[in-house]
Amino acid sequence: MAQDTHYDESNIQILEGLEAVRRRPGMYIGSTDERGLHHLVYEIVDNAVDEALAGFCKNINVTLFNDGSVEVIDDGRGFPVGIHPKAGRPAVEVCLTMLHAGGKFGGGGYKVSGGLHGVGASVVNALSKHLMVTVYQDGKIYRQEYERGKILYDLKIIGETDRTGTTVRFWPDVKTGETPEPGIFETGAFEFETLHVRFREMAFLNKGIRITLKDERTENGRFEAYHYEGGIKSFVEFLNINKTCLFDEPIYIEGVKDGSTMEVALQWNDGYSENVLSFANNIHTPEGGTHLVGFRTALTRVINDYGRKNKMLKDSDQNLTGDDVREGLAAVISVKLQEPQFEGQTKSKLGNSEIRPMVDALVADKLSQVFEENPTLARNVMDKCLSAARAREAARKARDLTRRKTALESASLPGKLADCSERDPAKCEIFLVEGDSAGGSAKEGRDRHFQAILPLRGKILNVEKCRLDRMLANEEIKAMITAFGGGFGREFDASKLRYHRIVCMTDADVDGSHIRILMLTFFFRNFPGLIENGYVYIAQPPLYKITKGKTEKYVYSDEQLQRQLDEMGRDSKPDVQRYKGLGEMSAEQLWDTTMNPATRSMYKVTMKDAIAADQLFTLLMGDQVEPRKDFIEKNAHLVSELDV
Ligand code: TTJ
Repeated sequence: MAQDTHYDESNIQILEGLEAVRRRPGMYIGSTDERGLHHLVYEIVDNAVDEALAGFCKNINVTLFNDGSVEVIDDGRGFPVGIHPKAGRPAVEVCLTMLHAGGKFGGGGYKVSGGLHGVGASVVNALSKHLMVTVYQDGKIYRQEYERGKILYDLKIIGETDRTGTTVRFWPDVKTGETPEPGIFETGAFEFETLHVRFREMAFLNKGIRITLKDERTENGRFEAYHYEGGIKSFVEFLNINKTCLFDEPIYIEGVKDGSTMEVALQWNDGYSENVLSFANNIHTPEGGTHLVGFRTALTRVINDYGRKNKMLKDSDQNLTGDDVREGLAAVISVKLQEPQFEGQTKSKLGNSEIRPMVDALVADKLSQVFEENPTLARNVMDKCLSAARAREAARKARDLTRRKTALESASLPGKLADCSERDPAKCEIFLVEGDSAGGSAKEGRDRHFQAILPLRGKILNVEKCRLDRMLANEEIKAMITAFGGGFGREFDASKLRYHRIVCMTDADVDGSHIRILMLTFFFRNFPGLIENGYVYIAQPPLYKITKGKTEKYVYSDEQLQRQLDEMGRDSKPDVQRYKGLGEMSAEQLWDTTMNPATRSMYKVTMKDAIAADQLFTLLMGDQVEPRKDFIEKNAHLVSELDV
């Protein structure tokens, strides 16, 4: 009797709790768009990862099904099915139906994979039109199912087994437009690529675990397995793939203090960009935080101390800056702490102040030891930092020339720029046009109200192979920086951009595609966020003009040409003109086909995976020839249709 009463009470609580989640899903999973949808998967996988981190499970298998559902299988101990003392119900049911902060079950090990999510499996249950949990334990198979968080039947035994583990399959509640259950999510389309990047990251951050991802939605769907015995050391090797490194193996540092674990892996390459990723409790912290500050200060201090001690710094007051010591550095910092505090605009900055001196002390201690024990390594690192410092000094002088004072000060705009009259950046477009003659047509054909034209002569500089100082000496580069108006590099500020559409307009040939890649490399390396914000576009000029009688048609691909010719009929011989370059088009034609927002098609450059983009640019523009040849042979079509 007493038990029954208790059940009723907690049942009411359950319904109220999960109703609140359905009423305000954003409070629990951030949003109900594609991001929120993917959060559901991370949330479930996090539970299995915790079991893996506790040392009881090695394999986590994720499958995407055609009916919109996702299944997560682990080979852990199996979620406890015994009666939860407080709730008087099976623990697995409590986990899936009661709002909790996570880590409350079983005691002992703490939950580390939570954080930004970590809201609990019950939130996923509340936001799923259906969810099925299966537990394999003590020779039996247990099952329970739910509908939008409501229990469909009590936990029951459905069979026998000789394995252990937990399986959750859920069907997200996607909006259908029907009442009374209008649904939660705007989309139910899981992206393989998004999950792939996240699970790869998870496997790097938790050495030894094996995650697989299988797409059963299409006939020959993808399958991937992620498993790295080297953990974040493998992560850094991966970041430096196809790059020439200053020493063979990444430096790996680990330590534990006051219940927090800290891991750092680092390795310099001979390039000029910095690729330092920080994580707290397996959550990427792109805004950094105390763990990153601890790492950076230790790194700069150790290198300056070493340089001074070994008389590599000229005079006693020469100091290498943080930027100097991080040029060409790839590193991963991963901390796991009991109670992470996430701050910042997107809650992606670690705030725990105690972690900063802990990481600082650990890195300083271990890194100076590595330098002492490996003088060749230390010498190579010092040389790299010192030449970065020399380039920085030269760049400082050049930079002053390109820095724009106010957005309206048109006197400092490049002479070749034909600016637009509109001042609202959201309405403005700038076309970067290959060649002066095409630039002329574009200037004539444009709508000068909102379209600006900047002609670029010939190939622009390959920024992958040169430093800031040489970059800033280049006229085309200088012109782009001043025209864009948001500064560049570390100082780049997207809110000061003068155009929200930056359009690469190059010829539809091999040279054009090369120039386009050079431009994209330049953007990716020097304007952080420009591509992510969706400000970069590629114009799509036509390849052919077909004329038959009085009709004129422009077509943009060879397939389209054949289709159009079939449609028009080939008997009375339509005239086909192939455009070899933008310069062959009249101003009017250029407007009609490529620039007029009403008729043109433009390709927006997107970037789901910054690491892949980095690797792609390294491959395409770096100095290792063999991997580039391999890549281009395998992906010839991709290089011309570059989607970063
Ligand atoms: C808790 O402490 C006692 C032993 O089991 C621990 C546990 O939480 N195990 C666990 C949970 N393993 N797997 C899960 C799990 C896996 C998935 C896919 C989904 C959920 C909600 C939990």
